[in-house]
Amino acid sequence: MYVDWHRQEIIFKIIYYGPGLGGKTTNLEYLYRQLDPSIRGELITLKTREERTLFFDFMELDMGRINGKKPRFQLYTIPGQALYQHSRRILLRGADAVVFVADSQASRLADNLNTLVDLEEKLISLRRTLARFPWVLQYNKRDLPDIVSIDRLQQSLNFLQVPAYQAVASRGVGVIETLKGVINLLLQA
Ligand SMILES: Nc1nc2c(ncn2[C@@H]2O[C@H](COP(=O)(O)OP(=O)(O)OP(=O)(O)O)[C@@H](O)[C@H]2O)c(=O)[nH]1
Ligand SMILES: [Mg+2]
Repeated sequence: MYVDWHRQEIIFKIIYYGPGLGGKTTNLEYLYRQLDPSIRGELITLKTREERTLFFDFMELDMGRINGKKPRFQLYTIPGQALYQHSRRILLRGADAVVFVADSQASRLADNLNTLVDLEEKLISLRRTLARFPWVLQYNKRDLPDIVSIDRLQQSLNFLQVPAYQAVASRGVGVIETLKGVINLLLQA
């Protein structure tokens, strides 16, 4: 969190984290299309030729007022591909909350878990930890045939019992709910 006294703004940084191809960029693209331009800024995306996130995607959101100050939410996605370790750590620095976008497909169960471990390692290197950090889970791609049950996903990923949302980000299902969930958690914290 960062307070800009001059502009009377409180700035929060929310990171969409998760395995490669899980749907992080798709969440931001949907929000960009769906939200009124008066409350959101431009969507900045940096992609490889294969449509994979290269460094990050970024969009800002303005909402109401809290104690006279305007909260501004900066949404970032991280690049999920293994080789971008360093970028992920940089992006996590100063993060106020995380949305962990898990891929519901059975073939991605191990990738989800490994990426959650990767997130925890990076948080620890920044002297934080998932147990005392505002984060929510999104079980994405619920439309695909070979998916794991919500119970099984909860057992393998949600050991800290954080709020969890089902989604089909490519159709916008669950995207706004997830964002509301993480903002609520952030404002409680
Ligand atoms: N069927 C289905 N496809 C989805 C869903 N969400 C995203 N996708 C697709 O999955 C692919 C990867 O989505 P991205 O949003 O680029 O994934 P990412 O997590 O940003 O991936 P990286 O940038 O590499 O970390 C795209 O082809 C999306 O259209 C979903 O809910 N259902
Ligand atoms: Mg991406």
